[in-house]
Amino acid sequence: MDESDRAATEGRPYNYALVFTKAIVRTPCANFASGLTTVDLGKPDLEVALRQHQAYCEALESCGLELIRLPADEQHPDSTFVEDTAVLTPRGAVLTRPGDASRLGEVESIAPVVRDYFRSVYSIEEPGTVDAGDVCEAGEHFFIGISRRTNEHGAKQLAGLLESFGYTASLIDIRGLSNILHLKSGMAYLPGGRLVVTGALRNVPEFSAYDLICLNSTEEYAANCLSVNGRILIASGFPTFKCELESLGHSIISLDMSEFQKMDGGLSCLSLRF
Ligand code: CIR
Repeated sequence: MDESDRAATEGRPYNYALVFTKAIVRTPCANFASGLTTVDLGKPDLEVALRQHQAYCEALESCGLELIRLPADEQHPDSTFVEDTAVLTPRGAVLTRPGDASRLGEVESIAPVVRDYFRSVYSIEEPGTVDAGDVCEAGEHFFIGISRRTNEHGAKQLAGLLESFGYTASLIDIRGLSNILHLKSGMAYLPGGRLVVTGALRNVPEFSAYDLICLNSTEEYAANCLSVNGRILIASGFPTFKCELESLGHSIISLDMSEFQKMDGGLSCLSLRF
């Protein structure tokens, strides 16, 4: 990585919040409903998904982000979930190698966009696989899930790259948890050193130094929330969690995510923020 990238960001408190100026997003494609899913919530309605995506984009813009909007990619039904294709940090970018073969081609189309904005761009190499939905940035530290999509090879390669950028990383094995696809399906980092977690992740030893908000069992989908420039985007329909965040003084933007939830996606999946 470029030393000036590191110098610009070193020495911050471990639990700082990144300030984002841009986000990459991609419109859901016409065959969005043919994507991968493990949940049984019915087929998504494309028109509704497009409206929800637009509302999501407007929410990011209201947080001060300039959007880099990519056109729908009909070859890749899951391509609206851009987050999985790259890990973007202020000190460098890593293009991933998604764990499901149907998504590998998404990286080729995101790569030139990432290269336009980052001087240092690395890649996860075979036999490693990483879906960046398994990667949770927590200030200077990264949690990397080993899941059905991210294998040990990929997680270790990514940890090594992040360490070469000057960050720390720990690996969290979630293969035993049947109800989450990615690590961030079950957790999120909030500025100030707090983690939002589902019940299954509350006793993870690596999380013991953090203040935890543990979701009740009826609100677990809300774990995938997104902190952006002082606001927190949450999925609508989870009142207990919303109240808890508000009581902590957070400013909330609630977004209807129903059609993305049907495809195993959440708020973080729909953008690459940097
Ligand atoms: C998939 O199964 O790959 C997509 N249907 C959902 C990906 C969600 N991405 C994410 O959590 N980062």
